[in-house]
Amino acid sequence: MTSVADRYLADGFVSGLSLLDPGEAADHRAALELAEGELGPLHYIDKVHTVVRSAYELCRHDRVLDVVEQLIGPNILLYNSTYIIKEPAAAAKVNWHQDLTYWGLADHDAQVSMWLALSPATEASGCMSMIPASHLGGAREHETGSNDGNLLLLGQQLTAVDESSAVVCSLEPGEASFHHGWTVHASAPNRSDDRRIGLNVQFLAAHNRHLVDEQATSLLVRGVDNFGHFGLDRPAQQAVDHEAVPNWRKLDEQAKANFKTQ
Ligand SMILES: O=C(O)CCC(=O)C(=O)O
Repeated sequence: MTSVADRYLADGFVSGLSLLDPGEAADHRAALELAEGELGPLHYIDKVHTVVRSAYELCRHDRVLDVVEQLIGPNILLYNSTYIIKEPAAAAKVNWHQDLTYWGLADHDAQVSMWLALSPATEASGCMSMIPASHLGGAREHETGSNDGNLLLLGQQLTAVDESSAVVCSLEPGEASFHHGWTVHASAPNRSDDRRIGLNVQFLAAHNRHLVDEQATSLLVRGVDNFGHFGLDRPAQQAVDHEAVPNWRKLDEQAKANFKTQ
């Protein structure tokens, strides 16, 4: 049988990997919803593992890191985590795009994104679709400024995408997909009657670095960091770490400002 790493290398993604049992996934959803009650909306706010302990625990979960290690090697930095939440019947969607265009990272292969479902991510609820092998061609030209419900920060999108080979990546709660930053992907609006909740996490190999931002931060979650290219993030110390909130707000602003200047 083909290994996860071989599938990832060939297709630019792997999907449907079962990482949490349903009870564990439900507990993590409850922890997120408790945190939303205390902090307000958490959708698309960067570095959430610095304030929500459950997010940090998922980011350093052994079953998660066992997959990440197969994809980018043994020395793993946690770079970012965000919840991506589509409310039922909302118009929000994600247009076809590649992630790496705006990230400013030096080594494009020394990173991977995980999308871990905390509620059903189905075609009806607006799960992601991926174009196999689209990472192999590297960067494509994006347009910015789409205002048709596209959730992406700059309204960025690819327009000429051949969708005929797209793979719908449905996930049960506790299942995850992993994708390369050049893999072309998108997701439709949530037409189900439940929230569609994913924890989206970016991992880097320790040698990677940010090309512009010398203040960029990360957190070693496995192996060793012999490079020290990043400042250090502090993981959430409690279920909801109120003391960490001011710094978290700054980190989110910094990440969004970096994104815009790429
Ligand atoms: O959550 C979604 O629907 C899209 C997420 C996405 O584009 C990503 O994880 O890179």
